[in-house]
Amino acid sequence: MIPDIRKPYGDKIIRKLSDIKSLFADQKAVEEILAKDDPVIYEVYALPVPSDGDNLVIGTTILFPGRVGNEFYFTKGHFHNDPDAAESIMGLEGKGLALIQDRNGKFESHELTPFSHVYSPPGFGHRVVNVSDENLVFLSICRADVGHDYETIMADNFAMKVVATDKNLYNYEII
Ligand code: PAN
Ligand code: ZN
Repeated sequence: MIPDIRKPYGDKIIRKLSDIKSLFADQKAVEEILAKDDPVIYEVYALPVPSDGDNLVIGTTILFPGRVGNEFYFTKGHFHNDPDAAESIMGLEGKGLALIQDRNGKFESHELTPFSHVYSPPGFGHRVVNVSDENLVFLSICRADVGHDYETIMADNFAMKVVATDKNLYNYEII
C-alpha cells in the first residue's frame, strides 16, 4: 500500500494553547480561553528515523483553525541550531502563511496552499500560521540532526503577527 503523507504516522507531538500562550499578543484573550479550555493548536506526526545527518525528518503538521483575540493560531516556531540547516515546507491542505526570518532581522512571509512550496534557507527560523477556517496541513523536511532552538523565539517572538481584519471573515493582515 502507498503511504498517504496527509495521514498521521509515527512519532506524535501535541501543542496546546498553554504550551505557547506567552507568544500571543492578547494575554487577556489567552486567559479567557484557558479559563474554560486548553485547546490543541496543532499536532505533528513524524516518521521515526535515527537522529543523524544522513537521515531526514519528514513531519506532517496539522494546524487547527482558530484565533486568540484577533491573532490566528500559529506554530511555536524555531531556528535550527545548525545555521547551515535549511527546511522544505509544502502545503497539503488548507490555507496559511509560512513566516521565515533570520537572526539579523530579515523576514518574509509566503502563502502556503495545497501543492505550494516554501523554502526556509539556512539560518532562517520558521513559523506557520493558519489563516482559514479549516485545518492547515503541511509537510516539513529537514535533516534529522539540525537541533531545534525554541528559546530564541520564546524570548523574542517572531517579527510578524498575522491578525484578522474582520470579526467574521478570515481576512488577514501582517503587522
Ligand atoms: C516542523 C515543525 C512543526 C511544528 O516539523 O517542527 O511544524 O512547529 P514547531 O516545531 O515550531 O512547534 C519543523 O520545522 N521541523 O524542523
Ligand atoms: Zn524546522
